[in-house]
Amino acid sequence: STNSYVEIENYIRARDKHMDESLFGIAKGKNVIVISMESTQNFVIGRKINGKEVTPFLNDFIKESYYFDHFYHQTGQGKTSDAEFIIENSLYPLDRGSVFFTHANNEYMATPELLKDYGYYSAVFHSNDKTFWNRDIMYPALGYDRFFNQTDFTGTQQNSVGWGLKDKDFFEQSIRYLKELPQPFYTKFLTLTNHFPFILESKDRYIDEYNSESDIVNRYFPTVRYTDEAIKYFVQRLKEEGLYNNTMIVIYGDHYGISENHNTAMAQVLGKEEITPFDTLTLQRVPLVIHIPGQRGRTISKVSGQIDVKPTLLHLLGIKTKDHMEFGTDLFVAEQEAMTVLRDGSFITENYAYTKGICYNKNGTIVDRALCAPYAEKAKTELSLSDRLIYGDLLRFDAHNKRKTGTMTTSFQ
Ligand code: GP9
Ligand code: MN
Repeated sequence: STNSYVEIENYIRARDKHMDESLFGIAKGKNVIVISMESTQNFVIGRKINGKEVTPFLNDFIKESYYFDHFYHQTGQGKTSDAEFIIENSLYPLDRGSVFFTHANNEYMATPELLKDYGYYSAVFHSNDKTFWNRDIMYPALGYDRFFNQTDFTGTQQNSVGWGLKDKDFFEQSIRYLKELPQPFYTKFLTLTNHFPFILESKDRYIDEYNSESDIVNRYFPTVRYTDEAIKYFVQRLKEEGLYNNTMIVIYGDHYGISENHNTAMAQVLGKEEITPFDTLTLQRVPLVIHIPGQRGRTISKVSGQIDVKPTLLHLLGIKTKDHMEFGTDLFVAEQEAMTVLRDGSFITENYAYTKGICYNKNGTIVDRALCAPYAEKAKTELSLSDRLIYGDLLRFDAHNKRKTGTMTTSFQ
């Protein structure tokens, strides 16, 4: 009801919402390319396996980008689709199921929708069937103008693996569409090759498999390495097409790739005796890289999550977010009490971490649960307010949505 909406609005408005004035608008009017890296966890960044870098391209690219090394995925059962949802709405995904399936008819005020007012054209590129995760229905609700899906690409046995094109072929075939789009554009590219169970022909392997008791972990590194190479190729093509200098590139890992079933192998990879719940929590970090042409590189270690991407991007594009109904905060603003809540109720603050009922200090030492209690309360509140917004379709009461006129596309052909 409207009452619920007002209550949640008051909660959100009561929080201090800051932005870094010096960065506000530094990417104003630029194209945006967001790349979702399938199943890519942050521990691969800078890591060598058998003496070889797993992500040589990203390791270099990070040096000229903003790189967030304490950035967590916050996905639930909706996996890739949850990550997409969080990144573009700054809301939490649902406690169960995929919000892409269960609430595709809601009103939202997602990034592509908001950017329409600033003359942006928006498109998603993904070489899987358009109905997967209900994307053909959800994308119009997020404001997308176009979804380049499986039917827009040419898939053969040679150029495909798993659900779609290999990432390199995917980027290669996408470029011709991308360069024809109206500018400025906001686009999202969903990679796929590094998907469980990480199958890759030997001719596509730039590094050897790892050697542990888990074939999944062993195969993970060559497929991550392959996606790294595919993104390198894409960036090269953007340069050749003259798009690079006018485009902000945002790269994020969607969710974990290696589950807790592979803890023994992961302990070997990380050189640890065992993987504790604290380690598992830390393994939920995924990379976030923001590249704006001409900027100096900087690594930012603030505790953060996917929910923070939307306000951050909008601020970089010179768009204020003060009135937005969202739970994230600008990644560039140093906060005393930064806190990131994962969908299962685990959370990380600058000083503490809480998971599976255990309270840790930031070094991973178990401490008195009372130290985590105040944050646990806040974590619960955040998740439940976000759930209420979605279950009640309350964003229909948002001023921006009430203003909206005209007809909306309800599904893509
Ligand atoms: C499928 C791709 C991968 O289209 O998004 O799905 P996932 O299993 O990671 O959610
Ligand atoms: Mn995924």
